[in-house]
Amino acid sequence: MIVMLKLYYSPNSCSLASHIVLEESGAAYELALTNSRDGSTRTPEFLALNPKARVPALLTDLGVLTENPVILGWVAQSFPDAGLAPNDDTFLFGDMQAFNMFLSATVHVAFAHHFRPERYVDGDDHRAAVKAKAAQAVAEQFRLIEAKLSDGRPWVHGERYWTSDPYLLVFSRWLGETGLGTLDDYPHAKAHRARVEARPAVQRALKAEGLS
Ligand SMILES: N[C@@H](CCC(=O)N[C@@H](CS)C(=O)NCC(=O)O)C(=O)O
Repeated sequence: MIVMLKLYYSPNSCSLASHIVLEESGAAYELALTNSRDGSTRTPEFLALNPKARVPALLTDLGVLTENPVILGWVAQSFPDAGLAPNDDTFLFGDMQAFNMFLSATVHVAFAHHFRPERYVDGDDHRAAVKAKAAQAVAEQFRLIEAKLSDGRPWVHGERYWTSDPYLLVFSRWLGETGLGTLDDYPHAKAHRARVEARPAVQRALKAEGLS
């Protein structure tokens, strides 16, 4: 039995996906605000939990899990009654994780070129060029997401709300906030965002992070 869960998170960061999924799961958990802006991702205590100095990190009775797709899959499997993943179908579970990995490794990384150009190149001119390229990369990925949703399905994988839905919400929110694009160009993704944000658990998680 899982008795302790503590999520290290930063408001409106990618850890929002793990936060929402914990809230949807019905599990008891604590939140620990951990922000790169105030240096709390670099404290010795946090680095001992996650040497990568990133959120989300989920402290459990068994140890620490990092990486959104892993945390999302683990929460969904650990609290199966919440129906957050196709736990009884390994292929569909893999398909859900493929989408989550795409968000983590491709979509998030496209945004990271905007947020953190210094990770990729040195020099102001080069950084400006990397930032400028981010909008193009993000648009390319959102076109793929829009195509997936364009058959009118309510959720990323069809008729059921799984972990990919709150994870996609993170990037749908970032799109307009960063100025890298607008969801008006992706009407199915825009409707998807509204559906996810209307869920009571999502509202609670957004409120807890001080977001509207
Ligand atoms: N691959 C990781 C990425 C985690 C990540 O980059 N988290 C960001 C917040 S969105 C972070 O902690 N940034 C702090 C920093 O870069 O210093 C995942 O998907 O969980």
